[in-house]
Amino acid sequence: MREKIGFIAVGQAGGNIGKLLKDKNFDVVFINSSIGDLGTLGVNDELKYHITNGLGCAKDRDSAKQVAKEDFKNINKFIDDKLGNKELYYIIFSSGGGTGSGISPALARILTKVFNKNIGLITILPSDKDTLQAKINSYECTKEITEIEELCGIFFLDNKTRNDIEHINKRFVNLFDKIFDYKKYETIKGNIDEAEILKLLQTKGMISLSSCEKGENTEKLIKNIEDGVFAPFENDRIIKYLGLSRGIKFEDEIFKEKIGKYLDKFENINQEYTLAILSGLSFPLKRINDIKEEVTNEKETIITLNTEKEIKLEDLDFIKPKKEKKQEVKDETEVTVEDLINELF
Ligand SMILES: Nc1nc2c(ncn2[C@@H]2O[C@H](COP(=O)(O)OP(=O)(O)OP(=O)(O)O)[C@@H](O)[C@H]2O)c(=O)[nH]1
Ligand SMILES: [Mg+2]
Repeated sequence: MREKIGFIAVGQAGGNIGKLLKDKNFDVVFINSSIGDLGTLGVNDELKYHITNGLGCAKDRDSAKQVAKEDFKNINKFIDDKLGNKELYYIIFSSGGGTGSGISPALARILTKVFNKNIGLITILPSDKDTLQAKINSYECTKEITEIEELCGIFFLDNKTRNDIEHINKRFVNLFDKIFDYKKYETIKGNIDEAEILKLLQTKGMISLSSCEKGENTEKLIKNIEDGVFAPFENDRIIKYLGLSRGIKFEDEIFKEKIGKYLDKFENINQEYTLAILSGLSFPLKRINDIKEEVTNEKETIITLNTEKEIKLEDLDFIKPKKEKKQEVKDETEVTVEDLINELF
C-alpha cells in the first residue's frame, strides 16, 4: 500500500523527514529554493527540484511565494512526472521557515482544488527557543492551513516536545512506517484493511500516532500519547477514528476517560507491539494561539526592529476577516490554476 502514497518534501525540514521516509521505501520528491539545502540530502538528483531563480528564502515567506509563483507550472509538472497518480499525497514542511512555510499551504490548496488530489500535511511547529520570525511564520502558515477546506489529515510535529529535532523526525517516521505493517497481522480475530487505513489518513483534522511495547498496558499507551512528538490535543476529547494494532489488552473505559471518545475503531491483533492511530482530532488551536501570544508579547520589540514590511502583526489573527485580494476569485466552478496561483502565492 505504501506505493499509493506520495510525499512532497519542501524546504530543509521537509527534506530531512522526506529522506527518512525515502529510506523506508516511500515515494518522495524534494523541492527547495536553495541548492545548498538540496545538496545536503544525499538523495538521487532526479528526485530533487530546485525552484528556478531560488536562492534560499532566509525565513521570508513572501519571497518563497514569489519564486514559487513564477515557477509553479514547472513545480507541478515535476511532482506529476515523478509521483504520478497516488491515492494520497503528503506535503512535508516546517511552518517556521521561509520556503516550506511559504509555499506549502498554497500548493496544498491548488492540488486539492484544481487537481482534485487527496492532500495531507506533515508540518512542524517551532520550539520555544526558535526565533520570533519563526514563530510569526508558523502562525501565518497555520492560519493559511485552516483556510484550506478539502484537506486530509494533518500531522503536527511539535519541536516544543523535544530538544532533539532528529529524534522527532525519526520517531515520527518510525511510527508512520508501522502503519503499513497491518498486513502482517491479519487474523480471524481482527483485521485492518487498506480502505480503513486510507480512511484513518484521509479524515480531515489532526492525526496523532503512538505506540507501546508488547507486555505494556493501556496506561502506558496513554502516557506515550501524552508524551509524544505531536502538538497537544485540544480539550474537547473527541477522536473521530481510532486505528489500533493491538498487542496489549486494551481498556476502552480508561482510554475514553483519559484521551477521549471515538466514533469508530479499526482494530487488529499485533503479536509484536501496539500502534494507535488517532484521526479526526481537532486542529491544535490552543497550541497555535500560544505561539501567537509569544509573538504578541514581543510586539514592541518587533515594531522597533522592523520599521519595514516583513512582520505584519496586524495579520496575526484568525478571527479577522481575510484581507481583500487584488484579484477577485471567480465562481467555484470557474476557478482555474492561474486564478489560484495569483490569489495564493
Ligand atoms: N523537527 C524538525 N524541525 C526542523 C528540522 N529542520 C529545521 N527545523 C525547524 O524548522 C524551522 C526552519 O525551517 P526550515 O525547514 O529550515 O526552512 P526552509 O523551509 O528550508 O525555509 P528557508 O527559510 O527558506 O531556509 C526551524 O523552526 C527549525 O527548528 C528538522 O529536520 N526537523
Ligand atoms: Mg532552507
